[in-house]
Amino acid sequence: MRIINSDFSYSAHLSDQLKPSTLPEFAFIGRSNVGKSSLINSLLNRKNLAQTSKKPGKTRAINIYDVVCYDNNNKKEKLHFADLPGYGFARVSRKKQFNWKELMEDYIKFRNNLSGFVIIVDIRHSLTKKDVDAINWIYSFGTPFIIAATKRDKLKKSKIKSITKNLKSEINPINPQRLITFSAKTNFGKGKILNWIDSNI
Ligand SMILES: Nc1nc2c(ncn2[C@@H]2O[C@H](COP(=O)(O)OP(=O)(O)OP(=O)(O)O)[C@@H](O)[C@H]2O)c(=O)[nH]1
Ligand SMILES: [Mg+2]
Repeated sequence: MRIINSDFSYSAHLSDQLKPSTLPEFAFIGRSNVGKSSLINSLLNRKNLAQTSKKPGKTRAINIYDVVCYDNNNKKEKLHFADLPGYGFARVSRKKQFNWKELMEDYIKFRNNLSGFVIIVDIRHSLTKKDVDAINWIYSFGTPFIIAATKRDKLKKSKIKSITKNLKSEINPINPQRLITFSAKTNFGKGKILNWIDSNI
């Protein structure tokens, strides 16, 4: 698919702030600071549309983006991307963490136009318990998803194969085919992620 245009639409701090939409929506989820916003910017060919930060916990709400593209059949499509707040951010209060869970639960249950999740993990580390919980949770709802292992550029070339194999075996019970290695710095894997989105519109 080919992105024509993208724009920030709005932020939702509570689930009832989400505006009903019939456009296919793709959500990006992962632990704080893993690179969700950077991945979105890369897919959309934008430098700083989704705000990135060195400090974890930058994205505290669901940020909705409007995307216009040509799909692989050259048909013009309108979509939404949703940048979801990261999980596992220690410096928010218990109350906020609770709200995060509630917001996510409402999102996955009631967002009728949700077409798929891109779950983002850090290629340098084994899956955290929270990653596994998120993957199982999304799997249990039957929503299509892929797992993007990001920051590939930070690995030595000689390590990439074995590390990818290990990560695949960690997600093996779920579906290893769904792992795509990615880098927001080099754009490696970008085409594969866009093709997956295309096939799930
Ligand atoms: N080298 C490298 N750095 C990356 C990559 N992706 C993200 N980063 C860096 O990682 C940091 C966090 O990136 P963000 O995109 O803000 O992460 P996020 O998941 O949106 O973070 P929160 O919104 O705070 O949860 C930033 O300093 C990015 O520049 C990548 O593929 N390679
Ligand atoms: Mg972010």
